[in-house]
Amino acid sequence: MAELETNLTEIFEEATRRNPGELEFHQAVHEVLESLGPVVAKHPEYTDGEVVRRLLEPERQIIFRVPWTDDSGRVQLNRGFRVEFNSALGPYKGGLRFHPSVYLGIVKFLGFEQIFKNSLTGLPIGGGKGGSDFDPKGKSDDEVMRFCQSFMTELYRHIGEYTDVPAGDIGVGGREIGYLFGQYKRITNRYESGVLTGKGLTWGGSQVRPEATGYGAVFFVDEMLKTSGDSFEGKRVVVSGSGNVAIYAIEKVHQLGGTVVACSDSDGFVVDEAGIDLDLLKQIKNGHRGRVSEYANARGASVTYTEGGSIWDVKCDIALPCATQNELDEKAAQHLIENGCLVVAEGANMPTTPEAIHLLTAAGVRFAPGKAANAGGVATSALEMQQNASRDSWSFEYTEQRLAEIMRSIHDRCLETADEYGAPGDYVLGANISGFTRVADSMLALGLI
Ligand code: NDP
Ligand code: 2IT
Repeated sequence: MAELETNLTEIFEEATRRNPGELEFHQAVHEVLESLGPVVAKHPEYTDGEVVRRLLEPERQIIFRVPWTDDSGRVQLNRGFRVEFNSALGPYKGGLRFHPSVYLGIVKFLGFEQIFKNSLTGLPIGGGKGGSDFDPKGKSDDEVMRFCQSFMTELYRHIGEYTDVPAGDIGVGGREIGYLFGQYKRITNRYESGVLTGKGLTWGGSQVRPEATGYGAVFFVDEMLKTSGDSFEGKRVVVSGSGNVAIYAIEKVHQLGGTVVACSDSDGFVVDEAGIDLDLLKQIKNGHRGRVSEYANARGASVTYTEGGSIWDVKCDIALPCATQNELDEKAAQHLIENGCLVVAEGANMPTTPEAIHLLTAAGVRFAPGKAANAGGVATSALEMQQNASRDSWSFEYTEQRLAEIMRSIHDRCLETADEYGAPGDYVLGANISGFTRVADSMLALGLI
């Protein structure tokens, strides 16, 4: 890991001591602190107000028991989390992740990232994240519903449209948000649409929210390409994952004239030189929650499926990691560089390891961090909250245009901040400093919170 300034080293060491074993949280904190040296040096008020130290401590952390019964009537038990990290800019906002790997360290890394991401959107949303070690894979709809109802039976007392507004993340999509919203409504006897985002279109959801993270990431890369007079036209793109973010990233790349030749799930990856057939992929993934191996079987001999292995071995101009944290390591980065990759942009949260980021940037590969590139999802969630607050609903075209504008402004703000701090083209530094200053200034303005 890169060196930190002395004062920030002390703060980092204190954070690792206070949060033992939370490796992903340590990683996310270190990555932000690496950028903050110059801004803290320029603004003594941040040090005087202990803003960084305060930022690293969540405002509130909730851990709860989630009992539910499976289809055979047996009692099952999971652990639920909601980390309400920072509310200087607005109600806590961030998704829920249901995956067996979820523990406090994952929820805190995601919640911490969310503070800066949400700040970058320019919209009035604080940072939070939650989830459970529940594994939706292989569960029936009824089991997922009973789990969600039990989860919300505790969570409801902690959330609200002015307090904390959850949404989806890995393992939580429209189906889960529906069961969660239904239980919230039933317990509170309130049709409080703004309490959750990612809702269905017939019950308070926003157009473009399902597409927003993937579309937004591609809009962001399009802006990066434009800075050198380039575009997606004719580009060969690799997208990891095949979930919500990946599917809509693929869709937008194809609309802009690029070709996505590979995608994956946790079992393996497919390479389809003709370009991923998105209708087929959607049918398999959204239809019956199938695997990408089925995609290869359905497409026949022209498509290869590799079990395990690394999708980053596939040659591409643009790489979009859209699956999970630390999926793109040093070795993968080396392969991307050798294959002439021009841009890596994070659709997922923290998919690139710190070593891989340093390798890529040192080799001149343009790199967009998730807190900037994948902010379109939460930004469109904030647009959903606006629509709910005004009991209005906007058209697809208008909402997509708002999303594109937000991504352009995040992109430009990252570059302007990088220029201001003498690091032109450094999107990591630009995103971290720009996201940080808005939160830090608000924390100082609000007194000791
Ligand atoms: P989904 O659950 O819809 O899809 C996740 C995809 O990633 C699946 O293809 C899944 O494969 C794969 N995946 C998950 N965990 C692993 C793992 N441990 N190893 C390998 N592959 C894995 O989630 P999303 O698309 O919503 O989220 C993807 C990423 O994007 C996450 O990092 C999330 O935090 C981030 N993100 C999501 C936003 C959103 O709006 N949904 C917004 C911003 C960021 P399999 O099916 O085999 O598990
Ligand atoms: O990581 C993320 O930004 C999300 N999962 C979306 C959060 C949201 O509140 O829409």
